[in-house]
Amino acid sequence: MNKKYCIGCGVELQCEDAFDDGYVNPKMFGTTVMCRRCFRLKHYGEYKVTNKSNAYYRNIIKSIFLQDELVVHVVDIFAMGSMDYIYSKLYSKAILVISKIDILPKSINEERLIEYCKKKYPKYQEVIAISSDKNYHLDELLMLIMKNKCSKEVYILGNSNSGKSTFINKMIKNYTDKNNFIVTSCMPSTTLNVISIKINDDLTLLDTPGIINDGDIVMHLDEEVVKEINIKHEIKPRIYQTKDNTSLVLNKIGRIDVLNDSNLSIYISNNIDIDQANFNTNNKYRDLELTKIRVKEDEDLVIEGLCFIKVTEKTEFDIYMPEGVDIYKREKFIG
Ligand SMILES: Nc1nc2c(ncn2[C@@H]2O[C@H](COP(=O)(O)OP(=O)(O)OP(=O)(O)O)[C@@H](O)[C@H]2O)c(=O)[nH]1
Ligand SMILES: [Mg+2]
Repeated sequence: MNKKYCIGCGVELQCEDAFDDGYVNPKMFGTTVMCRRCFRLKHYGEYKVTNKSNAYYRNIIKSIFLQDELVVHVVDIFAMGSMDYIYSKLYSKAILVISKIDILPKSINEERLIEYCKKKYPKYQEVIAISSDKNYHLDELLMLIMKNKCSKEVYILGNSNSGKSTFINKMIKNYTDKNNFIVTSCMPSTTLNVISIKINDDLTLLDTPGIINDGDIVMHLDEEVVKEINIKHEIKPRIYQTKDNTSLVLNKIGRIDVLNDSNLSIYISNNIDIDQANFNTNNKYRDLELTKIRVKEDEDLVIEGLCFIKVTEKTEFDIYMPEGVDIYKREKFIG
């Protein structure tokens, strides 16, 4: 039988094992172009966990680096802490694409963000912020790709959920007359294999499966909550003036105890309910993993994949989140 590959996720189609990736009903094998997992995700929003491991994804990435082609590294503005694996492996030409810029409040200075990245990650030839949803800077990114590419083939790399496939779909829509799109979702591991998309005679974009970051909060929450934290609209930062040990309880997620009087702004999905609670009487989520962290006014506190927090003075936090979520501070890039 000839090999066939799913147009939604790139995996090889098979009709032997319904529990394995790429499964299609044997009766449909001749006619279908999409595996059952992608079909259900696309049409009913039903998500099925894949049995692929991070070692599998990393092997794909390593083989791509051997090609010496231009790499477009797509990084979610809310999960920048986990870009180091790919960055450390970069020796070919590369463009850093900060995706989903539409979710940041307009007040945030994009140029400052770009300058911050250029300084911190000097291996990239170019740095650009885009929004595939809003069609923002896609023409500019195409120009950078055409200027820097080594051959017709350009690889789109990044962590899972960083927005690689959504970006390629926008390129298909904007620059081709095709109407077959890659399947996208806010759940991890949507794309499972390399997918080749010809944009024109001079350019083929290669979508790749994203690396899983175990420290990203999406790996630790139920599907229903992941859908809530997935940011679709411009964030309205929530501002708190905390006094005498305030607790901020993030519904269905965890809690943030602020141990000294402070002013803070939380950049988080507008869908998450935050209750200001009494530190001494409310013990909700105190059974989760505790991280103690002290943040200065020139730093941001980041809970990977969930939010970042700006403080105007030195602030001490006790943060309770599911075990394994990355919580860290970084140099402030927002004024
Ligand atoms: N707000 C906003 N959301 C976006 C944008 N681009 C992608 N997303 C969302 O980000 C989530 C992940 O997008 P995908 O394109 O599936 O991500 P991916 O990098 O291909 O993920 P994998 O296939 O798992 O590696 C989806 O919920 C998208 O709707 C954007 O420009 N703005
Ligand atoms: Mg994808």
